This record gives sequence, C-alpha cells and structure tokens, in this order.
Amino acid sequence: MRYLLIVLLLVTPLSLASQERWSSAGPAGHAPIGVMGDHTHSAGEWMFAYVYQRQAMSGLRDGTGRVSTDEAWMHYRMVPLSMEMDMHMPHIMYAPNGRVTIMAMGMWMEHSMEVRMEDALMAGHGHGHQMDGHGDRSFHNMAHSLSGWADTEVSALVTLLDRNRQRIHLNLGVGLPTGSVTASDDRMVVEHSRMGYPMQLGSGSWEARPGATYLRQTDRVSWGAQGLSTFRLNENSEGWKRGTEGEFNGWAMLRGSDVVSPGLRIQARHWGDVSGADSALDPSVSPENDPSLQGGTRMDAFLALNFQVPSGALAGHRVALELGGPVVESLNGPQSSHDWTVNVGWEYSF
Ligand SMILES: [Cu+2]
Repeated sequence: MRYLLIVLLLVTPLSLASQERWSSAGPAGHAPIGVMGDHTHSAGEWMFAYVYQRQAMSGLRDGTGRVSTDEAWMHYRMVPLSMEMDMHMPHIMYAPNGRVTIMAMGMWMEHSMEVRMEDALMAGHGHGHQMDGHGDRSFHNMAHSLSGWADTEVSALVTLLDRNRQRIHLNLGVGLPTGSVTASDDRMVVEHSRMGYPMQLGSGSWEARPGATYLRQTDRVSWGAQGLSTFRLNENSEGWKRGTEGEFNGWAMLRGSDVVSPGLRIQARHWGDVSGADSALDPSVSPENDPSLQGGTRMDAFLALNFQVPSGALAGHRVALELGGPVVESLNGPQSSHDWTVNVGWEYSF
C-alpha cells in the first residue's frame, strides 16, 4: 500500500507534465551565454544577438604540469608569456518554420600576446651584449597584437523531438574561411615575421561543424547537454590544417523568476594538433610555430546569470553574463595555459 502511494505520487506529476512542451520563455529558457545554438525559435521569429568574450592565458603547460619561462627559454628563441583574446560575436537567428532555425555568426577578434624573444629576431636590432644567464642570447619582452574578422559560421538547427518538456535538435554548421592565416609582425626580421598558429585568426579551411543538443525542463530547472565538433575539410593556402575539435557542454539554469536565472555550466573541449605545416614558421624558434604542439584538452566550469525583461517597452531583451576557468587542462606543450573566460551578451527576439 505504501509503495503504491509512492508510485502514484511519482507518476501523477509526470503524466501531467507530459502534456507540456519545453519552453524558451523566461531567463532560464536560454543556456548560459557561452553556449551557441542551444535554443531554436518558433516559426517567423527573429533574434539579434551580440556576445563579447575575453579569455586570458598566462604561463606554459606541458601535459598537466607547468613549464617555467626559463625552462622553455633553454629550447626556444621566442617564448609566449601571456595572451589575451577578445572576441566580438554578432549573430542573427531566424526560424522560417517550426522545425528549422537558421543562424549566421560573425567573429571579430583581437589577439594580444606578450613574448620573451631574442634581440636578434628583431629587424634592424643593434647587437646588444646583455647576458641572460643561459648563454649569450640577449632578449627583451614585447607584445604582438592582431585584430580582424575570424571565421564565419552559418548553421541550421533542426528539431527532431519536441515533447514531454524535452527537445532534441541537430546543429548543422558550416565554417567559412573568412579569417586570415597569414598575419605577420613586420617589426621582426623578415624570415621570422609570420605569427604562430595560435595567433592566426582563422583556420583557412572550409569546415563541417555537426552537433546535437538535448534540452529538458522541470518546474525548477531548465537543463541541457550539447555535443559539437569541427572538421577542417581542406588544407589551407599555407599548407596546413587545424586539428579536429570536439566540445561538450552540460548546463542547468534555475527556473522560477521571470527576471533572473542563475546557473552552472561545464564545458569540455579537445582539439587536435595542426597537420601539415606553414613553411614560413620555423618550429625551432617558438613552440607556437610547431604544428605538433597545438592540441590539448580542457574542462572549464562556469557560473552563469541570465536576465530577461518580462514586459514593457524592452520586453524580449535578454542580458547574460558568465564567468569561468579551467578545472582540468592538459596541453601538447609547452603551450599557453588558460586562466579565465568572461562572456557577456545581449539578445533580442521578436
Ligand atoms: Cu536565438
């Protein structure tokens, strides 16, 4: 009898819920702002959005262990010290019908990297005789910076299932090679002026970006899981190809308020080494020039806050914030190590 009661208690809310659909309404109806292509739109609906991301890196890692600047300096003539990447991502979503949502996303990036480098790598350097304690190589610190459009993504989100407050959609994306792979710094001697693989803004390749997203809602929580991948289809004009990437996102947003929703996200990423090589990059100069030192795996944890204006003149506007950093990081190094990521975004649908 007691078991029967428990079973009845469990089944009743489930059977009521099964009449309901998953809903993107409210601040919990969208994933944390760093997740792209998490939600679809209803027929005829548009969304304009802008996401800003800042990532900060410093120090070096090989595997999961740290490598000091002095240690790396024994093997290379240029060593990355820190890097900041700012990304501005405007995107548009439109649903021509209830099953398909189209998304187009541009990416303007600003990269800035501080390096320690041998004076001899500078164009027109005066032969200094400063000693660095590791031989007769004099050095200085300097910043390389670079900005421009990175690669562009166009994708279709196709809904496969929409019932019992669950949804599944496919993320069918294509990456267009709009970002440069030939950026250089002309303050350096001409044979070493090409910037390394991490600094280049694009992949230079056409990309297939298939993925899938699962969404689920209860009265208290809106949660989801997403797997995304990137396959570079051709070698770029400089004779190399970025490695295959896989990304997993899992998140949960608290429901209940029509204004604010706090949440958590876990992101795991794996990206492969570069195949082929840019003949303008000498791998003995810097680890950033070595195609076999580009891959890695990282898991980040994020705290998220989503806001939505529920009514009035600004109804339909959303603002969201996310802050996170690595929990685990393993790099084919020495490679720059991640410190933190901030995502800020604005979305408006009508
Ligand atoms: Cu949208």
